[in-house]
Amino acid sequence: MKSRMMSLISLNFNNLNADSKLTRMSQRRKFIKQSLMGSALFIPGVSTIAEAKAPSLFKGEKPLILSTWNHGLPANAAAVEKLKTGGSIIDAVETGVKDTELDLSNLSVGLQGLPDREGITTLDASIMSGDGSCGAVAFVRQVKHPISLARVVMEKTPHVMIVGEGARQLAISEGFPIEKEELSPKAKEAYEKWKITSQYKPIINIENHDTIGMIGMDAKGNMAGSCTTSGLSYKMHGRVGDSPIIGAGLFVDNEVGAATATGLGESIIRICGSFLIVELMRQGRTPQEACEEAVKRLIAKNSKNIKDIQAGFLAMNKDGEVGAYSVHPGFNFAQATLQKNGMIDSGSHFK
Ligand code: SD4
Repeated sequence: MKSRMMSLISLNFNNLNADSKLTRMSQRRKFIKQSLMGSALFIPGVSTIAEAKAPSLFKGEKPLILSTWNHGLPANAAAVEKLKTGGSIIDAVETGVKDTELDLSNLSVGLQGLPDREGITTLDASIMSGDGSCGAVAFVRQVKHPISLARVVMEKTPHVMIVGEGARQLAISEGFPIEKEELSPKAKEAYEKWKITSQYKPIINIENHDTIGMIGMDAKGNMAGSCTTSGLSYKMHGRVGDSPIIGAGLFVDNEVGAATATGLGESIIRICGSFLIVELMRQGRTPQEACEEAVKRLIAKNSKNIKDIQAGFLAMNKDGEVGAYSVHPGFNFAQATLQKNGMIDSGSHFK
């Protein structure tokens, strides 16, 4: 049985309409992820993790792949398969999240994701290797696999981030197929409903999925990570979240470990969340302690509306220890080795 998760996002942009009269804006964001409904966990009995204890189904095993949310299970399986067939860890984290980018049931990753308030789906993605190489694309349209385009930026350009029309042009020049700009039936239906009020209120239900962040380590301890999303639904045109920002949505350092993030991008960018976690691990914190400290920091820097902000972090260190923590309950992640793949619920600051 496939795991299902309900996420609730509520954002209230007062005095705005679908025509994007962007004059006065006040925002209220509610992004509360709720726990799995009828989850089928690989290992029964593994549930909420107590704070400061490394949540791990299998300790210290390498290779190790971790992914946010329950779409992480098939993504992990694809990544592991890549490793088994001789792929590198960067191949694995790219291949893994490509699976999610194609998942038609996922309304927050890939071209089937919910659009911005103009009705246009724009995508953000980043990829990073443990040696410091990295690439990202943001605000890109009509490209089915932004993660592969991010890898092109990393490997074939002297740059780290290419955005918007420039990213689309890069995709064309690299032979990526350019997709028709058309909302998926589910996204169209949701957008039409949203347009009735053109507000981020009432709460918008998004079934099943969210951004995928994946971090992995091969048998030799080389690490890599990837992160891909269509970002917040009904965002302002041009809005970019944390996912394509190296250090915010993703950071990897072979000497220390790796971290990725999910949730309200603005709150994560404010604390350079993923970089912060890797640096805390460098100073000796466990991945779990580092994730908890990052959540505390995020809460401190976003205290005014923290009740309405969900964010979650996922980390591993070079010894294969794992950490995960979120602001509110409901964050979970998938953990895989060559033989096993299972879901774990993260602990959270608010209970
Ligand atoms: C963003 N962090 O664009 C992404 C959204 C997300 O789970 O993670 N959703 O802000």
